[in-house]
Amino acid sequence: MATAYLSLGSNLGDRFRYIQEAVAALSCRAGAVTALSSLYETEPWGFSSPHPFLNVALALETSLTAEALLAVAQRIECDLGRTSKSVDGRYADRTIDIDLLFVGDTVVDTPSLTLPHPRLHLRRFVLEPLCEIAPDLQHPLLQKSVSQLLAGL
Ligand code: PH2
Ligand code: MG
Ligand code: MG
Repeated sequence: MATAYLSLGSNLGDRFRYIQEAVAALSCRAGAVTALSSLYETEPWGFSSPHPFLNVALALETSLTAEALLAVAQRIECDLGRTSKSVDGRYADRTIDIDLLFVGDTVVDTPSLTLPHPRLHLRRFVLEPLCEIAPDLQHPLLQKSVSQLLAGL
């Protein structure tokens, strides 16, 4: 078993319902959700859109490998109406985005999966909710805790 930390975001349609349904589907298909942050309303980061996001972070206990967890997350995104990842290589509005931040102490860098998430330390919309549920979690490559990464933004 490993503890995985995920970031969820939605900026289209009934954002709260998409987040709720994604949390329920993850607990059903990936493992027990043991911590869930509050909801954060955030401005789109890295692209411009009139639609603000709802973001949360969660922890779950899983026996899946990181690759299998990614496949489950992508399947749930599809089921909840996520169409494309990006438009012309740029971020796009989405019903739901489920990103793996950490999966146990897995460090991996393949075309399909990089762990820890390569941009998590740059993103307030990830670090603020994550800091609420796991302030002392250590980033294995940057050698800093989540609360230190947030303070460094
Ligand atoms: N996700 C992105 C790009 N920009 N901005 C906010 N506020 N929240 C997100 O979840 C988000 C984003 C890429 O997945
Ligand atoms: Mg994302
Ligand atoms: Mg994503």
